[in-house]
Amino acid sequence: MNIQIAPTLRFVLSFILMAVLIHCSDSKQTTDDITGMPADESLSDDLTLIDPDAPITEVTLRAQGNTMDDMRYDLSEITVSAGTTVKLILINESTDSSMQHNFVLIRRGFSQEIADEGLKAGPEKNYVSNHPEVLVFTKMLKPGEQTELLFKAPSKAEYQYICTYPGHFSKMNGRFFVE
Ligand SMILES: [Cu+2]
Repeated sequence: MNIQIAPTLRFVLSFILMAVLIHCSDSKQTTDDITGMPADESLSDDLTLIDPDAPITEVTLRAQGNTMDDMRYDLSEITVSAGTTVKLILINESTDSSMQHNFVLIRRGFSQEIADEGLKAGPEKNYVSNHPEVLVFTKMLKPGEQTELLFKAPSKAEYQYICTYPGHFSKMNGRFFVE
């Protein structure tokens, strides 16, 4: 009697176990699908979240000049492809100690506002405020320094880049296209 129940019991138990396993793998799949989609959407604005498989667009931008009159970026326009990771190399080629420069990518139409707020944010914040239309930015470079910034190309549109060192943005700005 006992000998006959045991195999039956084992069969029932293994059947239950199998059902539980199938259910778990099903619900895991569903959870991944559910959490994956909204996560991608809600994080789409954070350009620092880089897809490691995305192709890289490399851009070298040089800040040049030694006076408030002749300071400039060597590029007035930058174009990158949507879906790529932008590797921006910023080189400060100025030599005068007052010529500190950064690269701040912003939505169009907010340069004055963002420059004004940057001034208030001060040097310890690299003259960059936490304005919602600031997309990504480098630290402030002293003459002779260079830095590298990796970010996900934002969605197709025209953006703007500026230097937020006090008094620089009106001369130091450019158009940034994502196509
Ligand atoms: Cu500058």
